[in-house]
Amino acid sequence: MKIVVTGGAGFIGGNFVYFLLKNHAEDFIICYDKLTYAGNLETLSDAMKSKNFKFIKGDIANRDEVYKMFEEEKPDVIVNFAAESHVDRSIEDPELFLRTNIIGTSILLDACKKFGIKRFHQVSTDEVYGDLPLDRPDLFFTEKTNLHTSSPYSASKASADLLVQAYHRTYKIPATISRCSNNYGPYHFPEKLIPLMIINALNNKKLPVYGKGINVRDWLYVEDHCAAIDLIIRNGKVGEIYNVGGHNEKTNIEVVKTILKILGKDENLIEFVTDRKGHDQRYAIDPTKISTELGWTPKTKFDDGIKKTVDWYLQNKSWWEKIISGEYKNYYAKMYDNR
Ligand code: NAD
Ligand code: TDX
Repeated sequence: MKIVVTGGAGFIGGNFVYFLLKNHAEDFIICYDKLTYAGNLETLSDAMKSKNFKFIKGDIANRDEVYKMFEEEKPDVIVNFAAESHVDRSIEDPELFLRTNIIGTSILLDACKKFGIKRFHQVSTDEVYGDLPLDRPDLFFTEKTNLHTSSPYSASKASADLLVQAYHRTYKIPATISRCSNNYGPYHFPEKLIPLMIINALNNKKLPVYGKGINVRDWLYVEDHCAAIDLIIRNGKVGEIYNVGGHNEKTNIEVVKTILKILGKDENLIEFVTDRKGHDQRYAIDPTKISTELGWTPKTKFDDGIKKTVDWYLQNKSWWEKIISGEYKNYYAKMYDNR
């Protein structure tokens, strides 16, 4: 199969490219990516050496570029990771999120309609379900939970999901959707909680925890997410949504303290800062459907995954040092100075 991975120069897409190259030597993989601030060709440097891999620079929200790629490559499968993915940036400036996450998805779907496709898979998020209260640990998101978004980011992802469902029903596009909880692991961009805390701790900088640090996220090691998507594109039922998560709920402060402990750093590095606007309290996925229908279970326990992740950042300083010494410096100053 010829599989186009949009957003494959980002965190999860990059890990997915490696997952496919490792597990499916019979497939040919194309990464189609605009290389925004979050896209990094260095993430793909080993993939570039494979005869089963090719990189195309392109924007999912540019119709001409997308159609040209379809005409020339004739893909069998599209896995759409390409997105603006950071909630804090969406709060500062929503418009780009609408362009990439909604218009971009609709253009990919139009291309599938025009040129044909065996499978279109949309990588979505648990954030489309909104949040759960902290005092109701018995509640979980299922695929039947209503969409109820909080941030411009999650609203744009929910809109894209609705378009995917509409194109499936109206034009019979063979589409699937996965909604995953928070990922962590190698190649995670430094603006997100786990890599930001690892890097700040290594540099003996303050660790900015929003509010009281009591918000809960359901953490999944990125390779387990990749395995779930791989199962869905091969065995999942067209028209279906699959929730992906590993029952691994942690408060943010627990995660931060775990990182400090692994690195042998003092907890006085923690600094509580002004909360995120509209901050979702708790995410928690019920993965029963993908477990029972497709036999998926997560393999990496949080205690092991977080140690592997810290180790990866220790071993790959040049990957993140280049990022934090560039444009990221201005972002950091804007978001955290005087917060
Ligand atoms: P990321 O920000 O690390 O990477 C996004 C990639 O998309 C980058 O390589 C970027 O260059 C590319 N991109 C952005 N706009 C583009 C455009 N217009 N055209 C082509 N490429 C473009 O994101 P991530 O954390 O790897 O997330 C990937 C997907 O998974 C997103 O759709 C996100 O909503 C979803 N998701 C993420 C998580 C998580 O915890 N990170 C959890 C659930 C779902
Ligand atoms: O500096 C910080 N301090 C802090 O306390 C940052 C960056 C985050 N936080 C908190 C906010 C959240 O409660 O940590 C938690 C995790 O934050 P993020 O890493 O920004 O992730 P989140 O907002 O949960 O969204 C992530 O998971 C779902 C991804 O970025 C999304 O793309 C995905 O859909």
